[in-house]
Amino acid sequence: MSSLGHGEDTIAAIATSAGSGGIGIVRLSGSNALAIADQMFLTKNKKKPSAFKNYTAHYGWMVKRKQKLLDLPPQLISGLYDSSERDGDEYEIIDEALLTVMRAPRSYTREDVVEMSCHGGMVSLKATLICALDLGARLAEAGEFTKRAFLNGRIDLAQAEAVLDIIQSRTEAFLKVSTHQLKGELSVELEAIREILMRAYVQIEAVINFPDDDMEDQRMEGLCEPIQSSRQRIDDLLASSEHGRILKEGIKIVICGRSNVGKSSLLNILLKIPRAIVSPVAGTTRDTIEEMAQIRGVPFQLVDTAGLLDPRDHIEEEAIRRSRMHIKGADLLLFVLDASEALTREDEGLLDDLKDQEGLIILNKCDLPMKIDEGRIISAAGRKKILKISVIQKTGIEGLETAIVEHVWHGKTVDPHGILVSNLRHIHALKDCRGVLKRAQEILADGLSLEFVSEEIKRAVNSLDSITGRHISADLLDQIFSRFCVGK
Ligand SMILES: Nc1nc2c(ncn2[C@@H]2O[C@H](COP(=O)(O)OP(=O)(O)OP(=O)(O)O)[C@@H](O)[C@H]2O)c(=O)[nH]1
Ligand SMILES: [Mg+2]
Repeated sequence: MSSLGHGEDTIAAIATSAGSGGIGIVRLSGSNALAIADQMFLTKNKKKPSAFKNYTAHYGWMVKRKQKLLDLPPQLISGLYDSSERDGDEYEIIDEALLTVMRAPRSYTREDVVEMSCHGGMVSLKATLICALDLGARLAEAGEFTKRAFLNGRIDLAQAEAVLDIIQSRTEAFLKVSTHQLKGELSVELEAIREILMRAYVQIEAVINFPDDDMEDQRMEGLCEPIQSSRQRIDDLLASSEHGRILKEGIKIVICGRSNVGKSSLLNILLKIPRAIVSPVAGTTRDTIEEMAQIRGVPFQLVDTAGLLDPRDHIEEEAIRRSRMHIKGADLLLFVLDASEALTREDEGLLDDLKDQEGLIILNKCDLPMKIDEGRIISAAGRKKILKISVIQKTGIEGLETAIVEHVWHGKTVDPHGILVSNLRHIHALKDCRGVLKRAQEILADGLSLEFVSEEIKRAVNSLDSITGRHISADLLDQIFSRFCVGK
């Protein structure tokens, strides 16, 4: 891993997101972090950050030596400082700040880290950052603080990737999954599987190098068990990945049906905001409307479509084409019918068209007298569940939400507190590992040379190591961290 080392430079970046905020943080990490902070932070008692106790926060001022200020190109300085605010003659004040010191190795990166919490305006944060760069820090690359935490052995790669997932979490459930991964629960499981495989590897090498005919059967049996148990544990991890991916990315629900049945009304009630225009005029929704929503902690992409009626003009033709495209790509359809009217020819046609797709049949407007032929719907529904609701009276909506979530989890209960693999890179590596172990089992069963088995086990271990980062190329590492933001 040392070959991936990053050198000794001290890096700096604005760690909070761009734009105005109550507080903004400029972060420094590296062997010169404290020396740089000494030159840009003033306290009333003149105590320097390098003399602060670890994990203490201090009130003071971010400042810039005037001498240095004169050295900077004028276009960089213009508008950054209020020259009326001065501390004696020596410094130009940039901002009021709270500075925190976290010395190596007890810091995020395991290097000396200084965090300067300023007022969250981009001008003052930029000025503070420029000051640090002027004093010798280098602007951090995307994800470089976390990369250093990984390279310095504080976290493994799976944990580093969990940091990104936490930042990008769209739901509480996925946040839970990511925090478990950051705590190292996936890594612990992977290490446990690795240990079993390494023991098997050592055993195989012993059999190859010190053959013992009397013990052969026993020793071979001893080899099959660890390979089988690792494969089972990898299968369990992969079984969780479908749920992990759903929690991470959400699933696509498309609301469809003919005009005026209440599709947009249903979208609005599921979103809990009046997003789409609702009206008694058929053909109100002409373009598809897409919104992200959370139902019981699960993320969904909800799509409201234009009613699938015979088009009256080019715009409706295009609207229907788009509706059909979304319907084709849906993970789950909500097929809406108006229960207060008899089934129309369009309803029947749609029921038939959509019979092979995953979905729920929603009988809306159940507050009005029922005119729809329920028997006909039951026979046409196939595997689709039928639910009765009234969007106007808000009845049946909870039941619909339950049915949606149950459908997503296929009746299984998902525990976001457990290990759920959600990262595509991890899923691919686990699939590789499973494939390699399967081959190892086949070689054993066919009685081929144990050297082949030993090779496969090494490959399986490498796949696991690519997840935790024990075994990974510098290029791939750069690729992973480039997805982070600067300052993380
Ligand atoms: N009585 C009753 N009326 C409803 C209900 N849900 C929707 N409506 C009414 O039905 C009409 C059509 O509703 P929309 O939500 O615009 O229907 P839509 O399917 O999106 O229609 P298009 O966009 O034209 O395809 C509106 O007047 C709604 O107020 C319901 O549960 N009960
Ligand atoms: Mg509509």
